[in-house]
Amino acid sequence: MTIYFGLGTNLGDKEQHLRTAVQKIKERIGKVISLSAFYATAPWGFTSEHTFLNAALCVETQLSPLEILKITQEIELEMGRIHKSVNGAYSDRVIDIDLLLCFAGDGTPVLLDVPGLQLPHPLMQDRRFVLEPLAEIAPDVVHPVLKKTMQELL
Ligand code: PH2
Ligand code: MG
Ligand code: MG
Repeated sequence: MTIYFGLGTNLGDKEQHLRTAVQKIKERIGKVISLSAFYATAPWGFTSEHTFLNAALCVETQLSPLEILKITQEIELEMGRIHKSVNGAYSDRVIDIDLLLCFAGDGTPVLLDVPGLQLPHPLMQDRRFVLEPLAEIAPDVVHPVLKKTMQELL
Protein backbone atom coordinates (compact mmCIF):
# COMPACT_ATOMS: atom_id res chain seq x y z
CA MET A 1 0.00 0.00 0.00
CA THR A 2 1.15 3.53 -0.82
CA ILE A 3 -0.05 6.31 1.45
CA TYR A 4 0.31 10.06 1.10
CA PHE A 5 0.34 12.20 4.23
CA GLY A 6 -0.01 15.91 4.79
CA LEU A 7 1.99 17.23 7.73
CA GLY A 8 1.48 20.58 9.40
CA THR A 9 2.66 22.51 12.44
CA ASN A 10 2.45 26.11 13.59
CA LEU A 11 3.94 26.06 17.09
CA GLY A 12 7.48 25.87 18.47
CA ASP A 13 10.39 24.51 16.43
CA LYS A 14 8.32 23.69 13.38
CA GLU A 15 11.10 22.24 11.26
CA GLN A 16 12.09 19.91 14.08
CA HIS A 17 8.47 18.84 14.60
CA LEU A 18 8.17 17.87 10.93
CA ARG A 19 11.45 15.93 11.09
CA THR A 20 10.39 14.13 14.28
CA ALA A 21 7.03 13.18 12.77
CA VAL A 22 8.69 11.81 9.62
CA GLN A 23 11.13 9.77 11.75
CA LYS A 24 8.33 8.27 13.85
CA ILE A 25 6.25 7.47 10.75
CA LYS A 26 9.30 5.76 9.26
CA GLU A 27 9.83 3.67 12.40
CA ARG A 28 6.21 2.64 12.87
CA ILE A 29 4.43 2.77 9.52
CA GLY A 30 6.81 2.02 6.70
CA LYS A 31 9.41 3.06 4.21
CA VAL A 32 9.64 6.71 3.21
CA ILE A 33 9.41 6.95 -0.57
CA SER A 34 9.47 10.73 -0.79
CA LEU A 35 9.30 13.83 1.36
CA SER A 36 8.55 17.29 0.01
CA ALA A 37 10.27 20.50 0.93
CA PHE A 38 8.85 22.35 3.92
CA TYR A 39 6.47 25.15 2.91
CA ALA A 40 5.78 28.20 5.06
CA THR A 41 2.05 28.90 4.73
CA ALA A 42 -0.52 31.27 6.20
CA PRO A 43 -3.16 29.79 8.52
CA TRP A 44 -6.12 28.63 6.40
CA GLY A 45 -9.65 28.61 7.81
CA PHE A 46 -8.79 30.31 11.07
CA THR A 47 -6.94 33.32 12.43
CA SER A 48 -3.62 32.88 14.21
CA GLU A 49 -0.44 34.86 14.71
CA HIS A 50 1.53 31.63 14.14
CA THR A 51 2.31 30.72 10.54
CA PHE A 52 2.48 27.09 9.45
CA LEU A 53 5.14 24.82 8.07
CA ASN A 54 3.58 22.17 5.81
CA ALA A 55 4.96 19.13 4.01
CA ALA A 56 3.79 16.06 2.10
CA LEU A 57 5.13 12.56 2.62
CA CYS A 58 4.76 9.30 0.67
CA VAL A 59 5.20 5.99 2.52
CA GLU A 60 5.08 2.35 1.47
CA THR A 61 3.42 0.20 4.15
CA GLN A 62 1.85 -3.17 4.91
CA LEU A 63 -0.64 -1.58 7.32
CA SER A 64 -4.29 -0.74 6.64
CA PRO A 65 -5.55 2.87 6.63
CA LEU A 66 -7.24 2.45 10.02
CA GLU A 67 -4.08 0.97 11.53
CA ILE A 68 -2.15 3.90 10.08
CA LEU A 69 -4.66 6.39 11.50
CA LYS A 70 -4.32 4.87 14.98
CA ILE A 71 -0.52 5.23 14.83
CA THR A 72 -0.58 8.79 13.50
CA GLN A 73 -2.96 9.77 16.31
CA GLU A 74 -0.57 8.21 18.84
CA ILE A 75 2.32 10.15 17.32
CA GLU A 76 0.32 13.40 17.49
CA LEU A 77 -0.42 12.81 21.18
CA GLU A 78 3.19 11.86 21.98
CA MET A 79 4.39 15.03 20.32
CA GLY A 80 2.14 17.09 22.55
CA ARG A 81 -0.95 17.76 20.52
CA ILE A 82 -3.51 18.71 23.14
CA HIS A 83 -6.87 19.11 21.46
CA LYS A 84 -7.92 18.51 17.88
CA SER A 85 -10.12 21.58 17.76
CA VAL A 86 -11.92 24.10 19.90
CA ASN A 87 -15.70 23.99 19.28
CA GLY A 88 -15.10 22.43 15.89
CA ALA A 89 -12.84 25.29 14.77
CA TYR A 90 -9.19 24.86 13.79
CA SER A 91 -6.54 25.71 16.35
CA ASP A 92 -2.77 26.04 16.72
CA ARG A 93 -0.95 22.73 16.91
CA VAL A 94 2.48 21.18 17.46
CA ILE A 95 1.81 18.56 14.79
CA ASP A 96 -1.03 17.46 12.54
CA ILE A 97 -0.68 14.30 10.46
CA ASP A 98 -3.43 13.83 7.88
CA LEU A 99 -4.00 10.86 5.59
CA LEU A 100 -4.61 12.26 2.11
CA LEU A 101 -4.55 9.50 -0.51
CA CYS A 102 -4.03 5.77 -0.48
CA PHE A 103 -3.33 3.21 -3.23
CA ALA A 104 -3.20 -0.59 -2.99
CA GLY A 105 -0.10 -2.48 -4.12
CA ASP A 106 -1.43 -2.79 -7.67
CA GLY A 107 -2.17 0.94 -7.86
CA THR A 108 -5.92 0.67 -7.26
CA PRO A 109 -7.14 3.68 -5.25
CA VAL A 110 -8.38 2.92 -1.74
CA LEU A 111 -11.62 4.80 -1.01
CA LEU A 112 -12.85 4.92 2.56
CA ASP A 113 -15.66 6.68 4.38
CA VAL A 114 -15.95 5.60 8.00
CA PRO A 115 -16.29 7.68 11.19
CA GLY A 116 -12.92 9.35 11.74
CA LEU A 117 -11.43 8.68 8.32
CA GLN A 118 -12.27 9.61 4.76
CA LEU A 119 -10.00 8.79 1.84
CA PRO A 120 -9.22 10.72 -0.25
CA HIS A 121 -9.15 13.53 2.31
CA PRO A 122 -12.38 15.44 1.59
CA LEU A 123 -10.82 18.93 1.66
CA MET A 124 -7.44 18.32 0.07
CA GLN A 125 -8.43 19.83 -3.28
CA ASP A 126 -9.40 23.12 -1.57
CA ARG A 127 -6.12 23.59 0.29
CA ARG A 128 -3.07 25.05 -1.35
CA PHE A 129 -0.99 24.16 1.72
CA VAL A 130 -1.76 20.48 0.92
CA LEU A 131 -1.56 20.61 -2.89
CA GLU A 132 1.68 22.52 -3.21
CA PRO A 133 3.87 19.99 -1.36
CA LEU A 134 1.87 17.07 -2.78
CA ALA A 135 2.28 18.29 -6.36
CA GLU A 136 6.02 18.46 -5.70
CA ILE A 137 6.33 14.76 -4.79
CA ALA A 138 3.36 13.35 -6.77
CA PRO A 139 2.61 15.67 -9.72
CA ASP A 140 1.13 12.92 -11.92
CA VAL A 141 -0.84 11.02 -9.28
CA VAL A 142 -4.53 11.15 -10.17
CA HIS A 143 -7.17 12.01 -7.58
CA PRO A 144 -9.42 8.92 -7.74
CA VAL A 145 -12.68 10.86 -7.37
CA LEU A 146 -11.93 14.15 -9.14
CA LYS A 147 -9.90 12.40 -11.89
CA LYS A 148 -7.33 15.18 -11.97
CA THR A 149 -3.62 15.04 -11.23
CA MET A 150 -2.16 16.84 -8.23
CA GLN A 151 -0.52 19.27 -10.63
CA GLU A 152 -3.90 20.01 -12.24
CA LEU A 153 -5.60 20.44 -8.88
CA LEU A 154 -2.88 22.85 -7.78
N1 PH2 B 1 -4.38 22.82 8.85
C1 PH2 B 1 -5.66 22.99 9.17
C2 PH2 B 1 -6.34 24.30 9.05
N2 PH2 B 1 -5.54 25.32 8.49
N3 PH2 B 1 -3.55 26.11 7.52
C3 PH2 B 1 -2.29 25.89 7.11
N4 PH2 B 1 -1.62 26.87 6.52
N5 PH2 B 1 -1.68 24.69 7.26
C4 PH2 B 1 -2.32 23.63 7.85
O1 PH2 B 1 -1.74 22.53 7.96
C5 PH2 B 1 -3.67 23.83 8.30
C6 PH2 B 1 -4.25 25.10 8.11
C7 PH2 B 1 -6.48 21.89 9.67
O2 PH2 B 1 -5.78 20.78 9.97
MG1 MG C 1 -5.31 18.89 9.10
MG1 MG D 1 -5.62 16.17 11.29
